[in-house]
Amino acid sequence: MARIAILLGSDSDLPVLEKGTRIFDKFGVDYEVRILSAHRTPHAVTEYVGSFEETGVQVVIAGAGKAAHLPGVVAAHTILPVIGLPIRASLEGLDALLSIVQMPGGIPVATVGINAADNAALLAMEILALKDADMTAKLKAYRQDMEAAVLEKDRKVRNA
Ligand code: RP5
Repeated sequence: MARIAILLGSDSDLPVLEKGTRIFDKFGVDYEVRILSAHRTPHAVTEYVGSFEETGVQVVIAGAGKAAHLPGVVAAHTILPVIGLPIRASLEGLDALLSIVQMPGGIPVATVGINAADNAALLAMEILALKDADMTAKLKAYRQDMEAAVLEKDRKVRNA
């Protein structure tokens, strides 16, 4: 069973997720994606989150647009870390960002930027890396690759 569960409010959110799943795929990290909505399928959300203790999920990414209540509702049903991914579906995504980030005290959601599925994936890996040396190595490799890519751009712009 995957240690990372990803919930999206709609299949129309799937294209945004690609930046994140590419990172998971590149590093061979298992994840499970479900399309479940806080508003349209509230009972299925509760049931799915309720299964995490049994299935061994350790980190949850929940992405939604508009009045994006899904991450908060997921967080209300679990003490696993929940990463909220605001999706730009209307109002430039500001509606989703504010709906996700402004949680009431006591029920935190770690919110990444609008459409920032790559950072959601990396943050999920960082949480798992606390107890997983292999994950730590993958994250260090990612940082090294990123540094090398930027330095190469710097070299090019300087015509060095
Ligand atoms: C949200 O409403 C979803 O997460 C999606 O971003 C937005 C629009 O959903 P659809 O009408 O495209 O299914 O709940």
